[in-house]
Amino acid sequence: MKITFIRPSLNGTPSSDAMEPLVFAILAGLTPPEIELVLYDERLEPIPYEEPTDLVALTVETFTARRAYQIAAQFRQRGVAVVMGGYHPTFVPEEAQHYADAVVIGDAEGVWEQLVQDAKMGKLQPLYKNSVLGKNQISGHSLAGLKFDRRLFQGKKYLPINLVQHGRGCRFACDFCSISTFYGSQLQQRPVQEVVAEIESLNKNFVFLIDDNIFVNESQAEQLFRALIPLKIRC
Ligand code: B12
Repeated sequence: MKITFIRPSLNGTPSSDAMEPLVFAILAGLTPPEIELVLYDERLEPIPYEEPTDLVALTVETFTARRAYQIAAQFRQRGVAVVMGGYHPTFVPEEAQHYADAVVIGDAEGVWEQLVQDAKMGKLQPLYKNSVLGKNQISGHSLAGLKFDRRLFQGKKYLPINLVQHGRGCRFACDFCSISTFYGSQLQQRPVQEVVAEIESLNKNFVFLIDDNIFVNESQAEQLFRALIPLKIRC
């Protein structure tokens, strides 16, 4: 089985400042090794619609939704099933369902594994919902053991910046922020040692810590920053 990951651009045109779409390192890490994976990032390269594939998985933000729906239509016309996940499908799953065979609500962990299994058996479900969503997890190490497989990014002309996620969500519930709508008031974090080990394994010295609110758990933020000092990297 082959799965094609796609990161749409804003309007089908390339850009020179694309950063690695971290979600695909997560999905690759969750996918059984016998499944072939390819990534096309429309900000860097055209999408080969004719290339054979069994399933297309798109990550969709609100600002790429229109383009994602156009891409999905191209594949579905060719009989290829399309899955969508990310912020926009999570917020408006009924809308995304008009354009996709399956929609994932919330984070991929715990859901993607089942979806791949279903797709393999030809039994893709229309909706997958992450059960962690809404459980009001405040901090703790709920993201312990998270694996990132960045091999799909090799050879692509991304900016030489490593996106590293230490935590997701925020304990505040500001009504203007899509993070609180996505994660509720949950804050999930990874153990500091795991983040440090990941950064050490990366071959670049410039790191973008992409947490939604990195200071929200002050004591853990301090631990993280102190642990990063010996690495002599730029964040
Ligand atoms: C880093 C970042 C950027 C970087 C670019 C990153 C990149 N790779 O290109 C920069 C700083 C350039 C940027 C710019 C912008 N960003 Co930004 N960004 C982020 C940030 C902080 C992290 C993104 C990330 O890598 N997350 C980590 C990954 C793992 O999380 P994820 O993609 O959400 O994936 C998880 C789930 O959503 C789900 N999932 C996602 N896709 C899929 C697909 C499938 C198939 C499945 C199963 C699951 C799944 O599973 C994952 C976890 O397991 C997010 C906030 C956030 N917490 O994500 C905002 C965020 C995505 N950005 C946002 C916005 C609005 C923008 C801008 C439009 C801001 C502006 N006004 O200019 C621009 C657009 C730039 C552009 N033209 O592309 C919003 C999007 C809201 C929305 N409704 O879509 C967010 C959520 C921030 C916010 N507070 O609202 N951004």
